[in-house]
Amino acid sequence: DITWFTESMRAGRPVPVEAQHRIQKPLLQTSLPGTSLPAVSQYACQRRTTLDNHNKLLTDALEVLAENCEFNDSKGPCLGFRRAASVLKSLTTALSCLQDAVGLPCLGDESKNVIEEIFVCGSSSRVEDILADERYQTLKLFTSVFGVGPKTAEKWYRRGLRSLEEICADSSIHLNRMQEAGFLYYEDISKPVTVAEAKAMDCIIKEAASCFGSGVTINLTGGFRRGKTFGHDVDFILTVPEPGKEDGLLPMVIGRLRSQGLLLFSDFQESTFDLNKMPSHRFEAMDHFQKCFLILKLRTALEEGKQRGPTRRRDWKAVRVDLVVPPVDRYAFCLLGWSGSTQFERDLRRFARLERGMLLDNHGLYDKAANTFLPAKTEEDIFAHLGLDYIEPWQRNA
Ligand code: DCT
Ligand code: MG
Repeated sequence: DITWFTESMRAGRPVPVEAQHRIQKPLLQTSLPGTSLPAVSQYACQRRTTLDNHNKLLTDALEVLAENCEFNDSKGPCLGFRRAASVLKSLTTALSCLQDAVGLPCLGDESKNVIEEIFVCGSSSRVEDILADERYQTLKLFTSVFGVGPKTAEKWYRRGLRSLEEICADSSIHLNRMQEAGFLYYEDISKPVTVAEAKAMDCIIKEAASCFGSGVTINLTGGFRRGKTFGHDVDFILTVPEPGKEDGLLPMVIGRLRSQGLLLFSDFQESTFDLNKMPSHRFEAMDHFQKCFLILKLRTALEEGKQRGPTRRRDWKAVRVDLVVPPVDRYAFCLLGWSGSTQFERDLRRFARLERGMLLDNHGLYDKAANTFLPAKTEEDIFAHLGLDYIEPWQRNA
């Protein structure tokens, strides 16, 4: 009974052994036929993918194709190209011809054609055509605005709009609060966030959260946790030692940032988390924890020489920050989910479902056969439940 189980878990009561997960061995790693090279798994969660991409020319091309499919709402082909790119990112050497790709999983005919053309001609005509395509360029520009997704971008494109200036000048367009902020701070938030800026933001969030008491833990997650040196935002997970006591944390942090004059935009979402409801298992579905999407002022040194005209004479930069607050007993699942990469998370969930009969999301891990949620204090616990070797965050750049 799920309700009883989750209540036991919340109350910290021991869970009977028979309700716990049966130990499972990782999938057998075989060798590529005729070689001593280990076979590459079709699942990103069974590959170690660092930021050291030896096949960037190929993966960039495949990702343009994936992005174009996304704009055309072709989910299947989009995933196909993303999976192909992800497999190539995990390789420790550069492919030099299509033959080198023999035996690699997730490379469909379309991906292979693109790879071959790049080897033969130096570039892919299909990719070049997309990059030169007005619709692709416009949708890419529009979706680069905070709060604008492919649907809205498409709507604006169909109305004949082609530039951000045209959108701002069109009085018939209604922007929501998030998009308004997206346009207002576009120049700043379209620039990548650096590690130094992420660290400075870490100090600001720690200071703001310290008022809540000494027990608050704050951890950097997202791309920076995976070792990326640039990001489009800074992601943090906050929690408190006792489940249920985290309720007032974010409103207090937001209030503190506001009183410090650092809050440029805030979209606060109250928790709708309830483990007793079966998880939805749609990856795209956001988790139900209390969270906020912010734009904060980050004070910068005013570098006279680098200012571009009088309008840039300010001593701060607008930076996108996401904060999420799970109850502490859900912390490991939330950390694993928010650490990404998106492709790594997709494959963890797919692996759990198809290879283990389990359902994984940012809230928990559910064993269908045992009809229970499995407890975890750390990410290592979750990998162990899944019978997977532990993959470090910096190896999850799939
Ligand atoms: N994520 C998730 N559910 C989604 C989308 C993302 O759980 N619907 C996870 C995967 C990555 C993580 O949240 C943070 O998201 P981003 O900030 O978009 O990704 P990132 O890897 O941090 O990329 P960037 O460096 O550009 O910020
Ligand atoms: Mg991020």
